[in-house]
Amino acid sequence: MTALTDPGELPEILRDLAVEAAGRAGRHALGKLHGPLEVDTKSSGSDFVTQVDRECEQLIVETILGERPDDEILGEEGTDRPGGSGVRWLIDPIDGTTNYVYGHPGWAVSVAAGIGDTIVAGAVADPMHAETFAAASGDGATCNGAIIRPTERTDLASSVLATGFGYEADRRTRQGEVLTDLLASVGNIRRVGAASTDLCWVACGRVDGYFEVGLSPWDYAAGALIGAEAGAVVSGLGRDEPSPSFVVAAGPRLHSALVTALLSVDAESRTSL
Ligand code: LIP
Repeated sequence: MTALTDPGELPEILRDLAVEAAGRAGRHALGKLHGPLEVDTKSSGSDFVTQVDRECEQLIVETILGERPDDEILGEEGTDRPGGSGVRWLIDPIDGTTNYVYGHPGWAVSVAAGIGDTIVAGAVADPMHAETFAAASGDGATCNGAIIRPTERTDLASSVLATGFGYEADRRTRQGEVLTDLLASVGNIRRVGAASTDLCWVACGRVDGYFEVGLSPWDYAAGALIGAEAGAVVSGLGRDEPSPSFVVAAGPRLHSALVTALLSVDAESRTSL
């Protein structure tokens, strides 16, 4: 007889399954990195997708359904599977596909699980750095099993911030204008190329903060939980929750100053579609 799962244990069980699924897909993607890639485009000429993205999504779906056949799954590359368990998975099989296509580090496999609308578990596997970030709600965040924490930086003027740009040229132009207006107020900028990696790097203190507009939920779902569980503040801009409208993440002593600076340059309305 299968022991009944204590509902309190479910986030940790989902986290461990997310780690297994992300790790399996990450190993597959790494193995195919230097092989022939079939590169297509989606929303614009710079929005790449490869056969490996699709293969990784299939591996993740197989891994999840092998353990939890009644879960709902939504994936960037087309998976949209209903379920009856109340658990819903959000998958980005290769976040930062441009990095993957060009052989740059920073691409990652992002797998998040929610109970209802609340994300309770997530894993982000970054095979080129041999790092797996993971979190379950209420159980903290780790990188390769070690507890991670954001920086305690307080001054925006010396902060290192990550950000990203969309695939639509007009929006990218406006994002660049907002960034230009911010640059004198911050210490430095990094454009890693994958939201899930950016959020995990806030969580472990590799950057002090991150902001971006126009993401899809599968880009940020796992990384946002990992950041929050590590002790960072992850929000929208003037909203408590991150959303495709805006994602802001920073250490607890920097977040408010970053939000104030973004609001002062009207970052959200200037970069909305
Ligand atoms: C990417 C995001 C990144 C953003 C890129 C792209 P994708 O997702 O993770 O933050 O700046 O433009 O949207 O498309 O590689 O899964």
